[in-house]
Amino acid sequence: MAPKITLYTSYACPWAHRSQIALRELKLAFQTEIIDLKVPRTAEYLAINPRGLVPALVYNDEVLTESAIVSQFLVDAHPSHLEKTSSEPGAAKTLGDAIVKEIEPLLKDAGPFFGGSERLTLAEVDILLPPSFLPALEKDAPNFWKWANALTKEESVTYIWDEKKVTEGTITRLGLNKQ
Ligand SMILES: N[C@@H](CCC(=O)N[C@@H](CS)C(=O)NCC(=O)O)C(=O)O
Repeated sequence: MAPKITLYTSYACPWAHRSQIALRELKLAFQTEIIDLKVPRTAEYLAINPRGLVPALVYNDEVLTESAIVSQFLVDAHPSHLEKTSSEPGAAKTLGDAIVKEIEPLLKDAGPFFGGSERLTLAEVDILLPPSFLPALEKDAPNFWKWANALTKEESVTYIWDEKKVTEGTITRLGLNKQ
């Protein structure tokens, strides 16, 4: 059954624009509620998003706020051209290319972590990729390579990581053991 979706938005807001684009690209039907940002938020809207910001998305009975979370949720819930799943052919190459182009320059002053930090930052908490991933990156993205290797030596990163189990599971999931 199609979800019931309401987007609380302002057409002047670049963050809310993200949600507009995602919903349109995914061809999801949704109701629009324009929030006037020039006046204080109503009690009704504050009950939906106590921070009073747009966008907010009501998806069936769930409320989602923060535009990046809204987009990620929509993309995850409705597989589409917007994001390849990890088992689709080409996904690894696309991700590898994106690392070389987008992430590599951001890590030029990593020390060894983001922004020259000696300890983990939120960037490391949110972005996790094993260094065994795409060996070609050692040459094409040396900053990333160094960073990823430092990251996977941290106890907070490895304490739940069972490499053998995950590798076996991935091989089975991708059917690589049948070839
Ligand atoms: N981090 C938020 C930012 C959202 C945001 O700042 N929205 C602005 C409009 S562009 C807003 O609602 N401002 C209302 C206010 O500050 O009263 C997101 O990505 O959703």
